[in-house]
Amino acid sequence: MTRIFSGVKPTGHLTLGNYLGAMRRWAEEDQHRADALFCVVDLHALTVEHDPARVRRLSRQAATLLLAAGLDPALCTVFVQSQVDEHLRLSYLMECTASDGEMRRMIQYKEKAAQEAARGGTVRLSLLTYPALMAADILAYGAHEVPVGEDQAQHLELTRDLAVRFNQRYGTTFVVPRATHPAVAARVMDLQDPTSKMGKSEQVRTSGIVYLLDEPEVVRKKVMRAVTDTGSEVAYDREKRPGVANLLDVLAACAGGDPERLAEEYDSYGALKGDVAAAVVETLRPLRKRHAELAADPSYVDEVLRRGAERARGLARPRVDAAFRALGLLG
Ligand code: AQP
Repeated sequence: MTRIFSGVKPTGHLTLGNYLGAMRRWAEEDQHRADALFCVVDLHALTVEHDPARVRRLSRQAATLLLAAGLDPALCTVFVQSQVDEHLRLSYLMECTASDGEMRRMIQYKEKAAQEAARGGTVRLSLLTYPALMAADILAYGAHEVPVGEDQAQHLELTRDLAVRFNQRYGTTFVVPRATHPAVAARVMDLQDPTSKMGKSEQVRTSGIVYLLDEPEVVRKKVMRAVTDTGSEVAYDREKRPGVANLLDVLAACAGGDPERLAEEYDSYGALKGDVAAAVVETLRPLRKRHAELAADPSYVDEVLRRGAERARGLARPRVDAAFRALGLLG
């Protein structure tokens, strides 16, 4: 049976980008067709400046939102990365497989290291080595597919390279996984800066980011104030009109249809924004309602995570042990 692994980092409140680019597909498709594991990858949240209490709170919130988005513990495995030791055990082996150069080539490393330096902060070594941990997350489970947004494509390529290299050098141990991306909204852009990804770790300028738990009125305001492009004609052109293209992508993802065709239905930016706002509010409504119910019952979420971690441990352990032996460790 196909096995799927994917995750979210508790580096901030989850966004519409996380939902449309990843979580919705996990709930609507992936958990029904495969043995799927979904993880709150909390160790990844420590690669940048962090507040321990906030990471703890966001991890719980992310797990609750995964369930609110429709992940069903009867169909899939939901767990928290730090509760399964195999991720860290295998991560070191991946660091011993990867080269310094290939880690430094990662775009996310370059961007985040530059941001951190601009803030006058220090760049943590784990920011550089984080793709090795991500490779371990995936390879420990023998996952065949990794459903992610487009921003993760480069890390997935690296994971594939590491799996192939390890298998060639030390004997076949890992499945070589492949990334899958959604047909639309694989990269939802910031509403105030449509050339940047809508990202959850941004803490300063949040007016272009729709958070899953934003009140409907806040969502409406953010969409209505979205930056569009000079000119007034509604046309789908990602290069020349990234703001409008982003709105059309979001509309297509929330209400159905093809972004280019949808463009033909509008003759003003105002009308388009009104429909996008309504579609996003409707898409998020059931998720917000379910989140409120689940947040009122934390012991249920704890139990789901406990069982999830138990199952994940059982699946990962034999493969990680085999990797230890293959590398020459007594294990
Ligand atoms: N804007 C996006 N559009 C489409 N997909 C997205 N994803 C994230 N943002 C978008 C997808 O959501 C899944 C979980 O993401 P993540 O938690 O690994 O990373 P992140 O949300 O991108 O958060 P970061 O890296 O902490 O910080 P920022 O937000 O600053 O980049 C993934 O499948 C991802 O592709």
